[in-house]
Amino acid sequence: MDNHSTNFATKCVHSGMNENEHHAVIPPIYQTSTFSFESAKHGASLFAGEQSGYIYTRMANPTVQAMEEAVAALEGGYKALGCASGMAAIHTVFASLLKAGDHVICSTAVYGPTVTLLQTIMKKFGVETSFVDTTDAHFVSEAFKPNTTLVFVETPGNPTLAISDLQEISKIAHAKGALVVVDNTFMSPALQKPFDFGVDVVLHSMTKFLNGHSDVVGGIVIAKDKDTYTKMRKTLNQTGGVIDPFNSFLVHRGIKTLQIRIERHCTNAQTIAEFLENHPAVKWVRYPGLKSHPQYEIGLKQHSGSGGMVTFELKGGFEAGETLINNVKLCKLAVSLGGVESLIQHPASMTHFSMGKEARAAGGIGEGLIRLSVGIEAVEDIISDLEHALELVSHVEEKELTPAEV
Ligand code: LCS
Repeated sequence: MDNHSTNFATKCVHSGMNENEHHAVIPPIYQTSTFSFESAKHGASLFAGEQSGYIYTRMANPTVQAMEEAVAALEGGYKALGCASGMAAIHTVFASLLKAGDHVICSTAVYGPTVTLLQTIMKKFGVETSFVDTTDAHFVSEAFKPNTTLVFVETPGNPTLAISDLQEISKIAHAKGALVVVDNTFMSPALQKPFDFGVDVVLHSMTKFLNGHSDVVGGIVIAKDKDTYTKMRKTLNQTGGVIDPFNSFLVHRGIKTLQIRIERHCTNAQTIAEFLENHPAVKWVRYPGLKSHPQYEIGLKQHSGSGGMVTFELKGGFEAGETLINNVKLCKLAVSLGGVESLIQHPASMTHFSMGKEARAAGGIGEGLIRLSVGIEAVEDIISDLEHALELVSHVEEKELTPAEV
C-alpha cells in the first residue's frame, strides 16, 4: 500500500500488508527462530550485510517486520522496533540513547515502573533523573542541567491524565541539544501524533490500545530518523527484548480496527466522564474531553479525540474507592487498559504502588484515585454498572485520617 495515503483508517487496515509468496491476504506467521542459507557464501553475505535477507528471529523476522511497518506508518516515523513489552521498549530507548553521566528530565505523572527503572537500574549505570511537572513547559526549561540529554514525556500521563505541550517541550529541548521521547500509549496514533510536534522518538505499550484485546504483552519504539533507529536496533539485537512472531501477528490484526475502536472508546468515555462529573458521590473527574481538565486547551492543540481513560476521586476517599471497585460487575477489577472491555483499578495500591506514597503525591496520585479504562461495550451498560456501585459508596463519608494513617 502507499503509506503516504492520508486516511488513517485505511492505513490501519492496509499498512504492513506486503505481497507474499502465495498472495495470502493476511501475511503468514513465520513461527521460526532461524532461517536457512542457500550456501556458505549466501550466509556470509547476509552476515556481512552485502545482501538483505533473514538470519535469526532475534535480529529480524518477516511477521514482526510487517507489524513494525504498520506502526511506523501510523505514527509517521522512519522505522519501528517491536519489543517484548512496553517496559522493554522504554529500556531499549534508555539503553540506546543514554550514557553514564547523562541527566534525564521525566514527567512526574508516568507509569510507575518507568519511574522505578530510572531510579534503580538507570541510576546504577550513572544516569541521573529529575522528575518534573511537564504540564508547564517552564518547569522543563528550569530543570535543564548542562548534562541533560533526554526529556521523557508521557502525555496524557498515567493515571492523572495530565497533559504536556509537546511542541513547547520539543522547542525547549532542541534549543538545548536534548532529545524528546514520548510515551504515546494513552492516546495511540489514532488521536495523537507526537512527530507532528517535533518529538524525536515515540514509544508504546502495545499491550494497550494498539493491540486492543488484552491478549498480548508487547511494546514498540518508533524513530523519526535512520541514525536513531540504527542505534536502537543494535541495542535491541544485543539485549534481546524482542516481540515474537505470534504476538506481532495478533497486534497487527488488532491494529486493523484501531480507528473504529478508538472512536467508540472516545464517545463512551466522554459520556461516562460527564455522568461522573454530575454524580454527588464524585469529588472530581479528569478527562481530556472535559472543560474542567486543567490542560484542556493543550489537549485541543494536540489530540484529535479525548481517549478512553477516565480518572476520578470519590468524596468518600480510599474507603469509598474500595467499595466502588468491589461492587462493579461489568467493569473488571484489573490493571492494564486499552482493551475492548472496561477495566477499573486503584493506582495507589496497584500500578503506582512501586513509586511510593511521596512520589505518588508529587505526581498528583491521591490514595483514593480510581482509574477507569472505558471499553467499547454499550455505554448505558457501563453507566448502569457504575451507577449501582456508586449508590453503595454514596453513604461512605470521607474519613479524617489519623496522623498514623497519613
Ligand atoms: N507505558 C504506559 C503509559 C503504560 O501504561 C504501561 C503499562 C507501560 C508503559 C508498560 O507497558 P507493558 O510493559 O506493561 O507492556 N501500564 C499498565 C497499567 O497502567 N496497568 O497495568 C500495566
